[in-house]
Amino acid sequence: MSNELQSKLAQSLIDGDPDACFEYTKQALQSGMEPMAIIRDGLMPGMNVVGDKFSSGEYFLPDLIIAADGMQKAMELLEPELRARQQSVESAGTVVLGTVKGDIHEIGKSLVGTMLSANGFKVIDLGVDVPTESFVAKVKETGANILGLSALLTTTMTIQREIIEALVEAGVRNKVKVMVGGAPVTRSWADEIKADGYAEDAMGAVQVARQLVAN
Ligand code: B1M
Repeated sequence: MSNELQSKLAQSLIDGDPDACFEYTKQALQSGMEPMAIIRDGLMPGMNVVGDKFSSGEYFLPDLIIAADGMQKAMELLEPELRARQQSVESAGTVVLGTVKGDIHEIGKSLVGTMLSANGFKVIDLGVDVPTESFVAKVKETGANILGLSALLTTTMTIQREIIEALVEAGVRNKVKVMVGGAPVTRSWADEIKADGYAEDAMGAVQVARQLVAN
């Protein structure tokens, strides 16, 4: 992607200008840029600056909300393009996906869902702030191959452990593979809570999901 457009995309999120973000995303697509590169090299760096400014006290909650609005507007353009580029014929498996209880961060979870469905997985997206018992019930009901748990807060990543324990209690832990992710989540956390897989980003989630279904 051109450096200029890349910076403009990031800056539109930092400036809290969702319309400009939508417009630059459109321009980037029209100029032939790959949707995943637009996310990785333009939008994510902008979101990270917004997050850092929030941490340092320079930005406040409304700044996060407006940046998320910009990113979601961009995703409206990017999601159909992502799906169109990776069409699989055979079903790769079923994934129940959601952001855990107490956590309303949606964008990363939805991007993971888009990439999984673009790669042939049937994705049942339960949304955000999903109660533990809803995850367990959906796994039982659908017989899903994978349960994908997103958490963006250090205070909610512990719910991933709670959900794995609830699967054990419900007697279905050995019937479903659990994949965890989200900004504060690490491989060592995934190991500690006995998750089956961990992915750092949406493309990684596709690779891990493929491995989990194969094993
Ligand atoms: Co909030 N927030 N937020 N926020 N927010 C963070 C996460 C934070 C790091 C910002 C900061 O302080 N630097 C911080 C968390 C600190 C911590 O716990 N370590 C934070 C905080 C503190 C909060 C509140 C508590 C603020 C407050 O109220 N005082 C509050 C909590 C609300 C709640 O959930 N209960 C809050 C609220 C919000 C908004 C609602 C305003 C908004 C979200 C809107 C929405 O989603 N509709 C928001 C936003 C936008 C952010 C930041 C700026 C951006 C998140 C994002 O969308 N990134 C974020 C800072 C940051 O991440 N740099 C921040 C883009 C997205 C594509 O990336 O979500 O990381 P990400 O997803 C990636 C990977 O993580 C991974 O793949 C994705 C794609 O590559 N991944 C998975 C995600 N899930 C996965 C699952 C997998 C595998 C991979 O397998 C299943």
